[in-house]
Amino acid sequence: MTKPNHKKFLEKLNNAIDSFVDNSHNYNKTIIISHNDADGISSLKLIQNVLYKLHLEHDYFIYNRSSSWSNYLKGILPKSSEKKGALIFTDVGSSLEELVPIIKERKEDFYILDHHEVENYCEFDKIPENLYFVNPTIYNFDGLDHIAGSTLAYMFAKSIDPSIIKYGWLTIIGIAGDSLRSMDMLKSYNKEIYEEIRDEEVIIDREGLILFGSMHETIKNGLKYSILPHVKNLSGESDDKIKEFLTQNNIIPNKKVIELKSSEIEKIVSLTNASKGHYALLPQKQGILSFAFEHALLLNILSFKNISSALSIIQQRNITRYAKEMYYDYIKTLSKNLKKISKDIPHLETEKAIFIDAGNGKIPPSNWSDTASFCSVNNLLDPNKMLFLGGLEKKTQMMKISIRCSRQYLKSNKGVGVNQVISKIKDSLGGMGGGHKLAGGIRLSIPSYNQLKENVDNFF
Ligand SMILES: [Mn+2]
Repeated sequence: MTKPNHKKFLEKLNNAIDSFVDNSHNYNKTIIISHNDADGISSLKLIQNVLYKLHLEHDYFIYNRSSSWSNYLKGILPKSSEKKGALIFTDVGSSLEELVPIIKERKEDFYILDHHEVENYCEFDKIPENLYFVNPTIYNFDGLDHIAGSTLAYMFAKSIDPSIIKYGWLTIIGIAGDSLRSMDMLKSYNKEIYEEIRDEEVIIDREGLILFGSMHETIKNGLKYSILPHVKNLSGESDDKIKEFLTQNNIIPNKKVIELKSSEIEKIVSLTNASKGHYALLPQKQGILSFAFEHALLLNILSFKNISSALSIIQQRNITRYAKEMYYDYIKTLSKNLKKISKDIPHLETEKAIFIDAGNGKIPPSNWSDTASFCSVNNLLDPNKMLFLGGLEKKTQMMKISIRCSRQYLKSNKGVGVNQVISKIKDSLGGMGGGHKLAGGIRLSIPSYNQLKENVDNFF
């Protein structure tokens, strides 16, 4: 992989910051548009905070990428284009193909701060003058490990007003939600900013046993409901089985995960696939919300079900009963599904792919996507093959398939990932869908799905 170009990236970022600072006194209306996930919501909050500091009035919108930009923006942009306006897009993708033609016709300034891969970037030499486009992936940064959406939003906001550092905990929620790794695995700007915020004591960094999803729990429930890692032979299993494992090893089942002694941690690490690592605590929050990963996961869960409750919980110290129920439903089901995948559900393996038919009640359709994702990040199946997980969707009578690959897969396949395979499938079998390198999905007719299953290796 080509080396990241810090200089060029920072030049672009600073240019956007300078323009914003120079023109902000002219902006009488600012609009923020962000993504409906933990990273998007924390990016939004960071930008909102800097706008408050600048006394700039603003509106915000959450985009879930289910409609085209032109349809979406029709409902947001004022009829007559105003020179004194600014729009800031954070973490909502870099669909220049759709956005540039719209932006060209407008008089407002547009700031796009994004860390998703850009399709066909080189075709866009002509970025309009009113567009400040900042995307580190163009300069060979990895949008997951190196820089989260919230890291980019933080860098933008903090350069404008250094006191934004005290909202750094928002950044950490975004990083935890997007990177799906322990904090010692962070790289580049994610790492740099993490350390800066930690040194300022806005968050607390700790080392311990990593059982993400259940770091706030007792070790018994931690092992049972951990989703990252999925602990083999323990996660998703019965209380009795887990208690037996713990008492055999002289560990009190009701001891909190974060209170385990290092000898106890070593013991668990040596006997399972769990490992030690760093995690972040948010000192101004309580209970489950004081754990950055769990807080982020909760926002991700709520974003899909009830976006207004996600937006309100990020402001609160304590979790609501409603959100807590959602959270527990989610991790209980997910840990069980992951166990089923690794033990009970048959797979069909070809040279390059693995098919799992999750239909007929094996896994509820609303869980297919997340089960596939966590199956892949946990490397539950052969990480050198692409995963196709799904089944018949009753309402459409189509096969709905979630497609995933691991980072390891991308490395050994020259970065050709899920989105490119989906494009090939659509070209020859039809269907609807899309995605990015690691994750995507497609709906296919039953005959097309059967053809795909028979000839899948030809699509790579
Ligand atoms: Mn993101």
